[in-house]
Amino acid sequence: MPSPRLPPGQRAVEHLPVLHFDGIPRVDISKWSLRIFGLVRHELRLSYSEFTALPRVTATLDAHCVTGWSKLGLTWEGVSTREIKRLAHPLPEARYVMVHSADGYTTSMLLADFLAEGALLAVKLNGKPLSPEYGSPVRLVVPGLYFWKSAKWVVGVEFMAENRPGFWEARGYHMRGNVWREERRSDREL
Ligand SMILES: Nc1nc2c(c(=O)[nH]1)N[C@H]1C(S)=C(S)[C@@H](COP(=O)(O)O)O[C@H]1N2
Ligand SMILES: [Mo]
Repeated sequence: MPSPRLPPGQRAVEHLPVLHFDGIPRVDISKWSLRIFGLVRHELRLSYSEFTALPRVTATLDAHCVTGWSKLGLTWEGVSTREIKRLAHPLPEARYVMVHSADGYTTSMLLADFLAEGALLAVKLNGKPLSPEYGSPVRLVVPGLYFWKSAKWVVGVEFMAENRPGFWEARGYHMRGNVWREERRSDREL
């Protein structure tokens, strides 16, 4: 019997692979900020010290890459996406978010998926500070969606009324990307 934790078409791997479309961006912590903008009552720009002073959560989540590997049981520590929502107060018409990264990467998702139980902006992985290849200083981790939605090197979260494709969504990947429904490519979109 396959593990019930493994979504259809996935195989478990021992180590979390390092995957990104371009190089690892050099991020200077003293200049880094997280910009929360778009359809929000309070636009915010948080410095690294402001961000790391926010309340922390931990979540143990499984990573599922659309190419077929899954790494089960990673423990992330960081700031809940619900804390970001609480601070920014999105307007009622905000239904999607676009996440912006320092390497020029973007990815979009339903606000409801961004706010899923356990979703967080992580600064630690398995008890250790996030390393540059895994997205330091801050990366998104969203359960239930293919891992391309878990943007590394996050610098911005934009709240939107209409959805827009991000980097991979514009190249044929699914707008939603739910792993249990195998929403890999947009030709499977309903
Ligand atoms: N900024 C950024 N985030 C990114 C990517 C990227 O190219 N740039 N690649 C995505 C893809 S396709 C995957 S599978 C995961 C890989 O994360 P990992 O290197 O921590 O395993 O990062 C996602 N987040
Ligand atoms: Mo991926």
